[in-house]
Amino acid sequence: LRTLALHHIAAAALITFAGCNKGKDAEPDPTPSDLPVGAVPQLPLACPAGTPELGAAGGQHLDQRPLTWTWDDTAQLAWSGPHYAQLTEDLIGLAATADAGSAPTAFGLFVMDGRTVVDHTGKTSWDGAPTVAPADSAGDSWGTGDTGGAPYAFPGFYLAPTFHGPELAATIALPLNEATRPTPGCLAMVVISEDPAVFDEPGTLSLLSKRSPPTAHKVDLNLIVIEGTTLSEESLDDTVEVMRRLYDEGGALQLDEVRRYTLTLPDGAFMRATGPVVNAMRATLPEGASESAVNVYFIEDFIRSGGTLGFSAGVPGPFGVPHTVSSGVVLSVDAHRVGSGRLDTDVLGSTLAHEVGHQLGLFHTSEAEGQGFDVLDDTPECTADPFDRDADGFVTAEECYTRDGRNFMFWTSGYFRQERLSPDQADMLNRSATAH
Ligand SMILES: [Ca+2]
Ligand SMILES: [Ca+2]
Ligand SMILES: [Zn+2]
Repeated sequence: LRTLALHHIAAAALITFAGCNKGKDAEPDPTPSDLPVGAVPQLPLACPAGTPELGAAGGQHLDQRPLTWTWDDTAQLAWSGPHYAQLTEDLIGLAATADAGSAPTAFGLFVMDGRTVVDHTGKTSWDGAPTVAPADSAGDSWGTGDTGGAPYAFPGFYLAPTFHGPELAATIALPLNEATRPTPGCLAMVVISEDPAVFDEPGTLSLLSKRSPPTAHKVDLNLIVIEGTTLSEESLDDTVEVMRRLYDEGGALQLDEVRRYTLTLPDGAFMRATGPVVNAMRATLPEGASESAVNVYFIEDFIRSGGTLGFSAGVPGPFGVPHTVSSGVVLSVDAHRVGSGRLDTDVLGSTLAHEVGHQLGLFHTSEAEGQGFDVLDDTPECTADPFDRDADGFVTAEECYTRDGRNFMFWTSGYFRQERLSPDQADMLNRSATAH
């Protein structure tokens, strides 16, 4: 998410809770007699003999399998798995996406070569350290409408390094930093969802892998302009050139095939940031568009989201997985006009770089309150103490000018250009499974 204003709301949380609350209101609780019932699997998990290797040597590969669900009546959640894959020595980047349409999902267990990446059932973090739930949150569930990120039934959501939690088309992508490179061996996953809608809309587990890539790192973009959006060819050129320069100068991905499309939607070019209209748009690819490119939707403006420049669908968004309700980033053209009505393509290009960065796995270098940070060592942290100088609860780009305020993955825009990208950020983009 990137905003001009200070009333920041985490995009991922916003989307998750809106979807989840809606589902909860609309769906009656399932009755166990209607559904396959059983306890959610627990650690340890080991690949059965003969589990096939993931991916294809020398390049990218997308492996997709159906999700089938079982209801755990004690935990009050649906689960699918364990799903297994054998990871090879030459694996550079990996992204796993659990998509169940409009039902939020999460990886309940994600275990790589015996190493627990996330455990939302066993309550341990990446390092194996316990992530103990506050006692008073034990009975709470997802989607309470509290966008503060807690409490949840499953401690461990939204913790470093994955910051993973329930999402539409929830994705875990590795590596996130030097310490989180995929390691060869057994990958075991259990997908969970609290939304019983998964029994009607079972979904897909997508595993995008990149093995021994060529030395050049490239990414493809589909630029999809919604009919009714005022955006000239020339402005779009300028915008893409800004992003190309920022990634180039930062030593990150080259933009390879950048294709343009227009898409006509029944509701036009204005939409809310969450809900069925934006979800349907992101699940739609124009005819002939590449299914492995990053999709960027340009709309005229968001409704009821003043100051929102754009947002990605989750951090990361579904890597290289088309046709999910989260398969793309959305940018408001109108939010990038200056007082005279002129489109500021410098800022639009920087927002494009920012949102595609999220979709490929980069987090904000510092979050709004100056208390959350990415897991990269070489991006400075702008801590509330001492940088929130006016003590309004937010660290602005201006307050963080000498830290990471000039990085284009800072949480909000500033009154100056944000053009920086660190070597670690560039390295993560280059390793991204979406890059080829
Ligand atoms: Ca950092
Ligand atoms: Ca402040
Ligand atoms: Zn953002």
